[in-house]
Amino acid sequence: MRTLLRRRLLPIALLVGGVLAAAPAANAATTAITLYGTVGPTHAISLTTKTGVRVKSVTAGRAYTIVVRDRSDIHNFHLRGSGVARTTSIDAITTVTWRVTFRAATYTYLCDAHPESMVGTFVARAPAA
Ligand SMILES: [Cu+2]
Repeated sequence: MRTLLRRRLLPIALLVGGVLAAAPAANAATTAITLYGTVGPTHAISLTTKTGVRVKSVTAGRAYTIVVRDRSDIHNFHLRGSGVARTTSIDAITTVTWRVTFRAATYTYLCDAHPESMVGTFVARAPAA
């Protein structure tokens, strides 16, 4: 009886183990990627990865979490482009988190008080097939 039970349960345990082991890979494809938007306190604006690399492209259709650190009450962080229009206020010093999904397009982030000098762009590309 005991042997029979063990024989039946072992394949199930292996199956469950296999599913659990596969789960992190599935999550990696759906978990939002975090980017960092920073403006001020100097006359500077940027969108970077966690390691500080300036963002030049993102993947269209993926979820991104954008942590915006607006460190000045004379600048703001404004993100705009196809389907996206988010901004902090010029007056406020604040940190906010936005959940954004981009379409295949070019996006712009800028300070509305200094749109000529405090501006950056990046491209959202369709995922590689
Ligand atoms: Cu500004």
